[in-house]
Amino acid sequence: MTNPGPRWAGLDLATPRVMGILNVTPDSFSDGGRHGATDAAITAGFKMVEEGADIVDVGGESTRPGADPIPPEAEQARILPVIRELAAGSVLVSVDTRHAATMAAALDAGAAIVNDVSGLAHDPDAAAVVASHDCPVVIMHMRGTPATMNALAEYRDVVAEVRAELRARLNAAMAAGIRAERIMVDPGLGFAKTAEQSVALLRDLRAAVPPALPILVGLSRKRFIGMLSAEARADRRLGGSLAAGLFALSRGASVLRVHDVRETVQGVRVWHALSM
Ligand code: PMM
Repeated sequence: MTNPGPRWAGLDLATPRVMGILNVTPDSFSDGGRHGATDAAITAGFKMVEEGADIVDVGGESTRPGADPIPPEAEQARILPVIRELAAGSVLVSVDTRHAATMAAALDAGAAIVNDVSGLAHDPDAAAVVASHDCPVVIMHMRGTPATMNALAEYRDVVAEVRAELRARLNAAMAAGIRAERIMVDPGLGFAKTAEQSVALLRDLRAAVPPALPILVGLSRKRFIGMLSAEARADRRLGGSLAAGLFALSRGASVLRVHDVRETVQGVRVWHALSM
């Protein structure tokens, strides 16, 4: 079989991994709040694991461009019951949040991984929470907040600037005591990026992030997929998302964050088998 690769969150990254998106929000990017109710969200999370997801990413705050922030208490009320049930069922759970209090509560509830779209920049206490729990963390690049990020998509060299800004976030994380081997990086496609900039980052994925760290990519159903495929409806972008996801793997990604777990897992397995 294959040589074992680097490990992250207990996963052997010699095999590409799939993270299923479980947005427990009434207004998420593209699932229209289907998982709004706790029970439905729990059922959906277990279904993703049956379909082959390695990680279930649970989030309660929409990061849709222009979205209003919600208080951490409301975020926790949405996600903690879901995280508790999934973790009790041995699901590897990540918590998608920018709030330190929510990170701490989610880790106590059984989440294993922190996924912060702000790269631990939004909440001054976030890095300390991750460091004290010594948990795996996804550090994503963005600028501003979901409310302001679209106006901040100005770069002279998007690849070099995203890499440099991610490097600064990594340095801050490590200064706070987070160990390098806990960190996965993410170029943050669609966050303070135009569709064209997201495409440029994906084409040059390894150069878009600091070297020697595993890479997660979230591109499922995003706007640049719509642009490249001329498909206005986010819920009809599976084919384009899968094509772009496999391309991301070929450019060095280790984990894909996706809505459509079953189809993506099948595609990834075939891609991986053919690539060996
Ligand atoms: N995208 C969204 C939310 N969280 N987390 C990471 N690490 N990377 C992403 O690209 C990312 C994320 C927004 O997409 P959604 O609302 O469809 O989940």
